[in-house]
Amino acid sequence: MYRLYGVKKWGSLGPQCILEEVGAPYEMVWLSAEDRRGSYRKINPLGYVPSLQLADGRFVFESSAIVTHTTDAHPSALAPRPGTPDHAMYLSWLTWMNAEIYSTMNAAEFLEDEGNTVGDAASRASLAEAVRAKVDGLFDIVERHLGGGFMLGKVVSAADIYLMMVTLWTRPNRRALYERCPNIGRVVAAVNARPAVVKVLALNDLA
Ligand SMILES: N[C@@H](CCC(=O)N[C@@H](CS)C(=O)NCC(=O)O)C(=O)O
Repeated sequence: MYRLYGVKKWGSLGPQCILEEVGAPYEMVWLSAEDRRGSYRKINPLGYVPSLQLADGRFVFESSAIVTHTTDAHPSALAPRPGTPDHAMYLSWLTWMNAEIYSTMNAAEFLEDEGNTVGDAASRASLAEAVRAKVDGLFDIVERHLGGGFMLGKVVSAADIYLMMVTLWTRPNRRALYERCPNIGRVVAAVNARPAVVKVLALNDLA
């Protein structure tokens, strides 16, 4: 039995979809802001979600590592077999979406955080705008990569589910991104029609 630590609509959403997709037994632990400031720091030093507790009690952190571990441990059509060239492509794109898109969005959110008092408000706002422009450029790269297919080519994979997750946090909203990048919109629509994803979106209060 796994235990997934998360917050609704946050970075636990993708890993939760994958756990549901592969039929792995798991318990969801929804964290409050207080939990994340307190004892949860022993599990994840920055208080970030997600974290996945394994059967032996240890914790996997980083959403892309959780997704990869889950699909490696529970083989399905959602991911290539570990050690193959296709799996190398899978690792590349998952890592890239985490390191580039997710982290850059986090940087923008840090600058936009009302509690941030570093520098002056106008400088933070213009920096945030520049960082958001970088995020748009990263999604443009994904849009061109997809063409008429999916992240790994012709078939849907866990990388497409991860892509759906990171689109949730775009500005001004995800629908504007899907209009600007129709290939991304098409992939997200295909992902969101999968029964396991429908279930997880509902559990995360997303229709
Ligand atoms: N690189 C980490 C990033 C995780 C992350 O940034 N999570 C956000 C939520 S989406 C978080 O927990 N932020 C803490 C906060 O805002 O207090 C991963 O991929 O797991």
